[in-house]
Amino acid sequence: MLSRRAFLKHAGAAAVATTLAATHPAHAQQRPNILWIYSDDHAQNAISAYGGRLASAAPTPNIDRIAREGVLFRNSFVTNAICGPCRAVVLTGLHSHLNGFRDNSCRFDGSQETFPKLLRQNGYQTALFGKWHLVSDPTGFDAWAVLPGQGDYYNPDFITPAGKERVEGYVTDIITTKALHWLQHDRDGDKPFMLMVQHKASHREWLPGPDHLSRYEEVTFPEPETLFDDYGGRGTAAREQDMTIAKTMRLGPDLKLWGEEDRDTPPWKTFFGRMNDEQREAWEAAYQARNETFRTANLQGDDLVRFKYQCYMKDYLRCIASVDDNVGRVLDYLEKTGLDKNTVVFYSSDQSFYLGEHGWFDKRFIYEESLRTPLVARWPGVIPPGTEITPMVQNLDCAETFLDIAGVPIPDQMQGLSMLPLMQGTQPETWRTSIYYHYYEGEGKVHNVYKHYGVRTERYKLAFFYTLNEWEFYDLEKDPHEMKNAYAAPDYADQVRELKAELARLRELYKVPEDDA
Ligand code: SGN
Ligand code: CA
Repeated sequence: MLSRRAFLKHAGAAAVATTLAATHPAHAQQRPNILWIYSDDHAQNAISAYGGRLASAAPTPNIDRIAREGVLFRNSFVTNAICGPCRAVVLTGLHSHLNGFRDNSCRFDGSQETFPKLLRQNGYQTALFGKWHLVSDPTGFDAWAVLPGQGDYYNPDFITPAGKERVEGYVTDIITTKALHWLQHDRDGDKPFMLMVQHKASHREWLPGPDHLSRYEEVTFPEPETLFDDYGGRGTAAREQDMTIAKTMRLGPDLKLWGEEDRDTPPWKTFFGRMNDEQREAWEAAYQARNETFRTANLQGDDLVRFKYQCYMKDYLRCIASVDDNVGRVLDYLEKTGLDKNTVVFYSSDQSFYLGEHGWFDKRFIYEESLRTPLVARWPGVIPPGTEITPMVQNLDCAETFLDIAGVPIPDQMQGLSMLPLMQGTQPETWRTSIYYHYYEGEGKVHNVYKHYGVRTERYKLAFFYTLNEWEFYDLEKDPHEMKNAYAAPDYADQVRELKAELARLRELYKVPEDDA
């Protein structure tokens, strides 16, 4: 009898082969290409296909096109909501404690097994362009060019196997151009490809590109219900974080509200230092009005928070507008060349982001806005258009899904599940009913979010802030914004006990060391 893993793999690959043969005879023998478009800190709430309060004011037509022609994962989550760790999970299919990249101060061990290496060993050509953020050089790629660390929005440097290069232009456009250039000129047409296009946007400090500097200038974005959360219903971690729009968000570097007197200061110089004269003039012209309004308004208290929120949303969504345009460029190229027919296109982000919910920006917490991440995919002839998937998936599942799509055996040690059967519209008889989460970066580090781990089921969430020895429990159906910690509520005693048992089971299943707490 087949193991569950083997069964899933077998079922997925066999069904794809049948569907492909039926719908695309010309491609029946050729394994599908895989194109992974990955952005940074792109909130699910900032993708119109997911709905939400920003959908009509700031639509994302090209990302939506992937979802419309393919699949949208409604319940897609991460394992550890911070950049480097998420990227390491995607590559390895292992939780942070096993891939060794627990927080952003780590260095990725590039000698370990990753899905790009396995695809490459099995006849795929592999390439990576854009943000990497794993410190060590990429391994497992035939071609790569990555931003050093976080990279720059304007005229960025890239590290390549041949050394460092500076490229003039806006980072989101450049990353796409590099990827399209590789597809057009450097790809070996006899092999299937796996291409990772990884954007810096929409990471802080949210510098919009020249095409969208004035976009949304006249728009007033709806505020989240929880913008003025006072954390009264929760614990120490929510109260002591350092990621509020009110206190943490800086007027200058974050919101571009610079006074004339700031121009000689190092932050201002660093911020604009990479721009050429033309870029700088366009920038100053676009931001002049915002600066003047701010200087004369003398805002205080909640009014100041509201103004900061609007500025934040404008810049953040302008960065997203460029990402969306560039997704469109890639889709158009695939269609023009006919590659679309045999290419599975994914769009995702390393994790989601707070867009003012709970008064916050940034991520890190197990709470919904950062636990979730966008995930949509298109595969003509295989994924039925307009498919929506509600079972819980995690970034932990990516590696196995890609291997499954390629028909490459999945190593036993990988900890996710192939999403391929779900993508084809069948739900395996057994699918996970809970997910494990563990955030390690911790207190004292940027944004001061205390370490915690926890479990989420379809309806409930239990989190343990272990350095505080504080538990939190939420009924997501009754309290979707997670405003009131119900850990001690007698009505939930049974559910808390069950979730504690489930958490212990998951920690054992995923081989979490006992002292990882
Ligand atoms: C920088 C940002 C933080 C952000 C971390 C991690 N500050 O330190 O706001 O949380 O990166 O982000 S900034 O002033 O430099 O923008 S991550 O996406 O790389 O994990
Ligand atoms: Ca990120």
